[in-house]
This record gives sequence, structure tokens and C-alpha cells, in this order.
Amino acid sequence: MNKSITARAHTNIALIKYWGKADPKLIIPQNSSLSLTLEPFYTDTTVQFLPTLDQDQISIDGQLLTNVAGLRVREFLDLVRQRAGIQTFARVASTNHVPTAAGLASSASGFAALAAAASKAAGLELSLPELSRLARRGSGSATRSIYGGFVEWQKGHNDADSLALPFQENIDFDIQMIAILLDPRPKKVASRAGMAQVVATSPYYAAWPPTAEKDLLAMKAAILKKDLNLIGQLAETNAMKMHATTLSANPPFTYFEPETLQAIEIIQNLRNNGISCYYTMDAGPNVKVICSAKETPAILAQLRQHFPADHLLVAKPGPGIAYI
Ligand code: 2P0
Repeated sequence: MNKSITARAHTNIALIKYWGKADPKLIIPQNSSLSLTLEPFYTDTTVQFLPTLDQDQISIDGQLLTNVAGLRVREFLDLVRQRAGIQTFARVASTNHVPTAAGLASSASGFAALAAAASKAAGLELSLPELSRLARRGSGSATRSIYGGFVEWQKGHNDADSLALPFQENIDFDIQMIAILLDPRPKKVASRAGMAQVVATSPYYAAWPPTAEKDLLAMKAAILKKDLNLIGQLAETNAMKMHATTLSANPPFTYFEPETLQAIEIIQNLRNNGISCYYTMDAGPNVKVICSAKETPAILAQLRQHFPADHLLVAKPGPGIAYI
């Protein structure tokens, strides 16, 4: 106890999306999902439980969080304290190497790193599946960031069996992503609020869980076949089915910006010219391109004619959590 522990977790982008909760408190999803962990985007989090503190002290990128902004982190620390049987407050310092709240899932790497650092600092020795379950309580997408490569979050039915498992940690074929940063501002509708609104009001939502489960099975087969085109097609269709539920919510909303549609058109044009590239989008306007490393230079050359070079981030598959 009182040891200072630092953990690193990489973010992930879902190829088959998690969208909608069956249990909002425990964060049990309505459908299983599958993601790719990315190498260049990660969060480093240091946690130390200190008897001298009279409240949790939480900073992100050097900025001390107010009580309101830090609520989700403090509630998460309460879970860890409960499990470890301690009452000590903690000092938490987190550094994001992810554009925060820009649709690159900083909550995924953030809560995965926090789960790993806080549990170990509290004296718990959790297995990776147990860490995945714990990270899930912070943020759904964090469930998957415990592992590297392709990761499946099996929705399960309850707190004990809703967790992620590696599907393919060491990827032996050519696949990566290009993130196109279109809007660095925090998103207009947070994913948590957005998916709740969709579940509550969209008449199309009922079609989502069964179609996502079908897509997941097809995606796993495509990965095993190392079929980049099929992986891309399935990811693209799955993402757009998810986004269709926001337009049909009441009130309706969308994560698309005009530049989002522009980026999609560029990808479609590249594909019509024989280059294998596909798009996916999360709860924000940014577009992620699924492609091979081999064809990345040709794709970048085209994208640079429309977007600033420093808004185009190439991301290879990344590893699971590590203590540093
Ligand atoms: C995903 N997203 O599978 C989906 C696709 C966004 C769109 O997981 O409420 O921040 O913390 O569980 O994990 C983003 O939602 O939501 C997300 P909470 P989270 O990556």
C-alpha cells in the first residue's frame, strides 16, 4: 500500500460498435463489439493512495479537476476502494497522448489505465479479465483497451461475465488506420447521452443489437481470413448502421460535420480507383480510415490535398496495458 503505480493503456477503435446499454449502472451493453487497439494513442496514469489526503486529487494533463469534473473518476476509485477494503484517498495524475474528446476514445485508454494503476496501487492483483471487468465500470470502450490487437467485448449478462477477451493479439497481416482529425472541439453530444437517447427514442434501435451480432460473427471470420477488404466493408456498414440510429432518435442528432462527408467521399473515390480503404466513425465527427500500410502513402497523398498534414494520424495496431 501507498505505492505509486503507473500504467499505460492504448485506445481502441471499434470495427463492430458498442452502442446502447442493457444496464446503464453496471455498463452492460446491448451487443458485443470488436475493436482494434492502436499504437500511437495512449494514456499514462499514476495512482497513489495516501493517508494524508482528505479527498481524491485528480489531474489530467497537469490540470487539477474540480469536484464535478472528477466525479466519474472518484466514483471509480470508490469501486476500487470497496474491492480492496480500504478507505484511503488517492492522488491520480493522468497524461493523455490522445486528442481528448475528439472522437478518439480517450475514455477508453483513460479508464483502462486507471483500472490497472488504481487496482494495483490499492494492493489488488487482478487478472486481465478481471481488469477488463473493472475498466468496464468506468467506460464501456475501456473494457476492450486492456488487450492489444483485435479485441472482443462479450456483452454477457451481468457484472461477472461482461468482459473483453483478446481475439487476435499478434496481428500477422497488413492492417492499420489513418485518423482524420476534423474537429478538435469536445463533441456536442457525449456518447453516453447519445446512446441513451437512441435506446429510449429511436424506432430503429431494435434492429441494432441483432444486426451487430451478425456483423461480429462475419468480422471474426474476415479477420481469420486476413481479408482486409471484407473487414473494411463490414466495419463501414456497421458504423453507418449505428449512425442511422442517431438520425432517427427524438430529438434527432448526428455526429457528422460537413468535413465528415467530404472525407467519406474521398475514401469512396480512392476505392473506385482501386485502393483498398474503408471508413469508420464513432461518437464524433472524425473519420478513421481502415487500410494497409502498403497503400497508406497513396491514401495520405490524396487526403493531404484536402486536410492539413498534421490532422492525418497514422496508427498501427497497438499492445495491451502495461505497467511502466
Ligand atoms: C465503441 N463508442 O464501440 C462505440 C462506438 C462510440 C461509438 O464506446 O457510456 O465512452 O462510457 O460506456 O465507452 C463510446 O462510448 O461510453 C463508445 P460509456 P463510451 O467504441
